[in-house]
Amino acid sequence: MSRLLRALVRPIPRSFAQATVEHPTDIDTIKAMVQHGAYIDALSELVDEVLWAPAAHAAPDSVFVEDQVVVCDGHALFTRSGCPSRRIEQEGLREVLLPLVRPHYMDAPATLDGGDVLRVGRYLFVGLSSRTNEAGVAVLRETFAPIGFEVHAIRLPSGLHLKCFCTALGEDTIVAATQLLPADCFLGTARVIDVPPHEAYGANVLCRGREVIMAAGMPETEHALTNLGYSVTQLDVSEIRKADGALTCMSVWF
Ligand code: CIR
Repeated sequence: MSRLLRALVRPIPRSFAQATVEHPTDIDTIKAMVQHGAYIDALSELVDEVLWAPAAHAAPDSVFVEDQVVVCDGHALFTRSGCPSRRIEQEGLREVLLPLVRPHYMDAPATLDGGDVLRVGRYLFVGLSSRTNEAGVAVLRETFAPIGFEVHAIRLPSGLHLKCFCTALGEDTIVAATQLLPADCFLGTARVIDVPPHEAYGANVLCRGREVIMAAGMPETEHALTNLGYSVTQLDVSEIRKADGALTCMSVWF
């Protein structure tokens, strides 16, 4: 019997159309809420318990809980987002998690977004990005090295977060758009399933066992995963994507 797996989530806020985006676009908040509902349904099939943080309607990006906290082995590092307007999202999240975790915090000048942190077995790969700085990486290491994690930084050539390009399938496999990442950045620590650059968005998946949830419209990635024996559920997340979010961004598994 595998251990209890929980997912922390948060509703789409009414202000979602004002989410921080690299390229301004029209976001349909109602459609996003419907897509988020389908996401929660699919997620509920994978994890044992879904925990809700209260809606934060004044924080347009608040559905992207992944950026606010990194949880490993019962230790939670509450982050200081590299996007200053997102720091208000800590409120409401902490209250839900504090009874369940050992908390750690991060002070200026450190910044880190959880979307930059990829856990693969006992390794934590962390993107040095526009959101995560060297001081943030240092706090990540100080927090998790004492409980047996090896932290390796990857300097991102482009993009928002490390997990815009890669995610883990279990303890020893990574699905990644390797052409958009530095060569050999995973240091041979895992088997890598390569996806083409035009399907980089498809490299952001949720996985438990052989079950995978991925974004719809990524045929080459879907084919590669199906061929390897994964059972794939595809979700239309068009409005989430417009807000520069992907599948992992909307939950924290612990
Ligand atoms: C932001 O720019 O912060 C949000 N609009 C998107 C955050 C996506 N989060 C993630 O990839 N972990």
